[in-house]
Amino acid sequence: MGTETLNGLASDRILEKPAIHCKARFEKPPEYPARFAVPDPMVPWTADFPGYSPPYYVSPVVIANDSTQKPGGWADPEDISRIADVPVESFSGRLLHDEKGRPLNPVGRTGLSGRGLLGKWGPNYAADPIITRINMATNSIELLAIRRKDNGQWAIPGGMVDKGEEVTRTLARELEEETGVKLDMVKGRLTYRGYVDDPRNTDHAWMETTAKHLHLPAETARRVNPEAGDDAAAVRWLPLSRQSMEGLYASHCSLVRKALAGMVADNPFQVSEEELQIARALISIG
Ligand code: RP5
Repeated sequence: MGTETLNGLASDRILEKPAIHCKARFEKPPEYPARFAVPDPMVPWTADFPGYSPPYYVSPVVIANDSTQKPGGWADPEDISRIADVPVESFSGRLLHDEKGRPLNPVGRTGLSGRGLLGKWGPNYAADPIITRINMATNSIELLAIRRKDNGQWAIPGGMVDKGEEVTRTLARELEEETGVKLDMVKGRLTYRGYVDDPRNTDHAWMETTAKHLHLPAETARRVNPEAGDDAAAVRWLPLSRQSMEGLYASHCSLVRKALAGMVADNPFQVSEEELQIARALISIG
């Protein structure tokens, strides 16, 4: 895993683990029970935490989509012993397992046991197409963003990788489904591959993603006409500022920062010095 190279850069070299996942401990979808409080030093599984007893939760939607019961279902069976290939590794490396054989969150405790709203035991793989353009009228960089229906936050138009699907295909498919925009994501620059600090994460199920960045030349950007698809409440070119980036869903703020940092570092999209200056200013704040 994590050996694909793009622009000569092995994805392993840019894989990062957040030291302590915050959204996975302090946020949750409304239907989840309250998370068990996990102080920073108790996050790692190696830390002794004798009183740790997180509530168990699996959404009825996950149960209803058990692929062994429902044709086309996207979830694993609730009984993990019925899965032949329980994941032993992910983009985060080799995984630990608990005494019931359930894979353990690679960053550590989240205060919630079970799968919550996530279908797979262990890593749930997504893909995030990061599309940016420059707005010379306002001297700002803008992100093609969707407003999520589940919590109203602005987000990269990402989504889950279907079984057996090439991730480049997922990037283009999700982009088109959520924004109506068709782009060839093969040309995208690999920004990140690894764990996502998502509010749905639990001790036994979590999000991991592959994010690729495409910065559109002004001419191409002008021709792009975004329209919100069924999964999005709205779509827009979101001007990037410290405030708008910090309000993005899950780890998307850090994904966008990494994308801009990559653009500034070796200018893969051959943008003007003026555009690079704007990107530099943006990544230097906060
Ligand atoms: C995030 O959830 C990923 O970064 C990706 O953007 C998203 C995928 O989940 P859905 O949008 O399909 O709910 O963790």
